[in-house]
Amino acid sequence: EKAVIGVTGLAVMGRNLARNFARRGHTVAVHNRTFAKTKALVEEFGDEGTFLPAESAEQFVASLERPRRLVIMVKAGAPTDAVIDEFAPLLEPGDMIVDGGNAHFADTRRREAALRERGLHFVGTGISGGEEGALNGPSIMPGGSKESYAALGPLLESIAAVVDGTPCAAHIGPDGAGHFVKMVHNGIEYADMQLIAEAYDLLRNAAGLEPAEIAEVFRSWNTGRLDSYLIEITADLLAHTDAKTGRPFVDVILDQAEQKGTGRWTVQTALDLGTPVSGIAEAVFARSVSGHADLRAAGRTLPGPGRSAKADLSPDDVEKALYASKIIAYAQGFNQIQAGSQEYGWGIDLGTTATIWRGGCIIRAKFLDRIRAAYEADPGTPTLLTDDHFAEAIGEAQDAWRNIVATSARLGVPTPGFSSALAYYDALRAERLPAALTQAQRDFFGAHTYRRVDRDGVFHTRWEAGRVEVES
Ligand code: NBP
Repeated sequence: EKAVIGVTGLAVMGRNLARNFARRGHTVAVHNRTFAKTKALVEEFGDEGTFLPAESAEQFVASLERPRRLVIMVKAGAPTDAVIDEFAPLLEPGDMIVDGGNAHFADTRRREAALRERGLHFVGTGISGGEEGALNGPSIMPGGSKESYAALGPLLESIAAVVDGTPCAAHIGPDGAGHFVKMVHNGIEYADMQLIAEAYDLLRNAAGLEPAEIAEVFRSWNTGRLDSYLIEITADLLAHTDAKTGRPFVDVILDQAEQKGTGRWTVQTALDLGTPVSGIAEAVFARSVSGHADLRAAGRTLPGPGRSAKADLSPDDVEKALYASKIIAYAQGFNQIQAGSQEYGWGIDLGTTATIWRGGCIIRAKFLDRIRAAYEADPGTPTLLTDDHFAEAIGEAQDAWRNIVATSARLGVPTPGFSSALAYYDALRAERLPAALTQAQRDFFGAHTYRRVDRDGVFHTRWEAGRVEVES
């Protein structure tokens, strides 16, 4: 008997993914650099389906039916290259290597091009949902060729989460498209988490609620338009009490958020593409600020309102600010996908992207169905903000949103996510931006030229020579 698919790299993700394939009735070959993990998997979970354990790379490859489908689930970076170098020589034209790790899309593009030369399909695939998702149904974002998706798609769709009868897996586009979309997914996840944290901070430190009370607020939000995995776990976390001290769990955790790098990649890539993703950037920077113990120790004595200052903030208003800011963050993230798709010629369908994020992944939410509908109604829209539903929601939320941002500034509660989202919104609304002055300064000190509102052409004023305007 041969396996329809194989998984190499059996740490938490690979192991659960292999079990997911097996549980869906697929015979799955399993392999790990250290054989003990392969053995342990089969011993513990062998009764869940048909596993073909392989001790060597050669044995692993030999146990796969052709064309071979080989999924790599190892640490991103050099380990992934090492595993590709190990397996590629053992494969034959038409075989597929699927990288399910969190690779940078540029690495995926490089690997795909190199393997294509050898007649192999390389399918860089975003997988979201953590270990639980890998086991019970993740959101799967495969890149690579159309041919490879024809051979892989049904298998991936069979193990993915399902929402309204639709699997949360779809072909994203060629080469690095899948990993690019996964990267932006993670960037949006950063933004979403930051906005939730700000809502909590306001309810705690401006409205003066206790964590258990805030848990109830989040629980009620989770029955409405904010219904999502992240809101749900936030309510759980805030309701949790530390067993050792009896204090709210959130109060015994060191307030320094770490990051593994996909948020940073999203922002670095957005800077290269020239796409404003201020919500994601602020979230990455907020984690960075939190981790700078030295800066924060130095800053603690700076003057400002004390934490005893309180405001009459209603949870409803915070919900509105959160919802409006969330729309902005997602609109920016989808614009980044649009920009990446244009830059690399991927032809990514934004509605499909929203569709496969509705389940399985960390940002899964009802909300994504709205985004799917918005792109279905107008696939070419320059921004989600002008979609009827979103425009109306923000219109209705904005008095509360402005009030929340003003209150947070007055009380000294930092809300970089809420505030930058509002600034972005107002920048898009503006008839005229002060960028005119910025461009004038650039012309003054660097002769960088400018265009005029009343005439075509490119101009420069000779600031040192009689301020004469010339056409350049
Ligand atoms: P890790 O990222 O911790 O990687 C451990 C695996 O890589 C082990 O199987 C290990 O083999 C193997 N490995 C390493 Br390290 N170097 C190797 C090499 N040179 N040659 C062969 N194998 C090597 O595992 P994970 O947390 O399961 O994540 C797997 C991938 O999935 C990563 O890219 C991760 O970013 C991504 N991902 C993780 C999550 C999550 O929630 N954890 C979610 C989504 C995506 P060994 O047993 O012999 O040491």
